[in-house]
Amino acid sequence: MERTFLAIKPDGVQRGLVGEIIGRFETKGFTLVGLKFMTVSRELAETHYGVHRERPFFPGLVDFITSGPVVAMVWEGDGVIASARKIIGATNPLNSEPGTIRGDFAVNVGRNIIHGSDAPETALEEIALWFKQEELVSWQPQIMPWLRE
Ligand code: IDP
Ligand code: MG
Repeated sequence: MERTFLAIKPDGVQRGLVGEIIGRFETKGFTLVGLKFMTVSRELAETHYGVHRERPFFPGLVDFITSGPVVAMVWEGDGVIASARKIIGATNPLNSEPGTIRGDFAVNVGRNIIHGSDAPETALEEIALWFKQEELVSWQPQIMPWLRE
């Protein structure tokens, strides 16, 4: 079953949006399989955002992600990687559609509330980077017959 890595960034936590954000993926019908509340080390932040290392916003991004607690999560479901990106919305919240998380709650690209893996390869890499295998819980929600035929 497909899995993706999502993280509520320090701004989402500070603004009291944890329950609202988790609720959106929960009520959509995806399955939570990993969850932890944590402070991010510089090493983890730099590895996670390594693809952006040469970009001018990289130092500020690492400072921001390490500035307060984050909620790291793994969610499971058919098509969850692409669907979660849609639920999250465009990178710049001013371009994110209303109804998306960034579209509803953010106004600035440097404070866009939530991260989501962008492809199957990055999802695998990010899940392995943020979670140990034993921290992930495989389970079958009893409502599954009401979610998929
Ligand atoms: P994504 O989070 O939608 O996948 P990416 O392009 O992968 O967007 O960028 C990673 C993160 O870097 C963004 O979510 C945002 O927090 C930050 N970021 C991207 N572009 C800028 C920028 O131009 N200024 C400040 N921060 C940026
Ligand atoms: Mg990205």
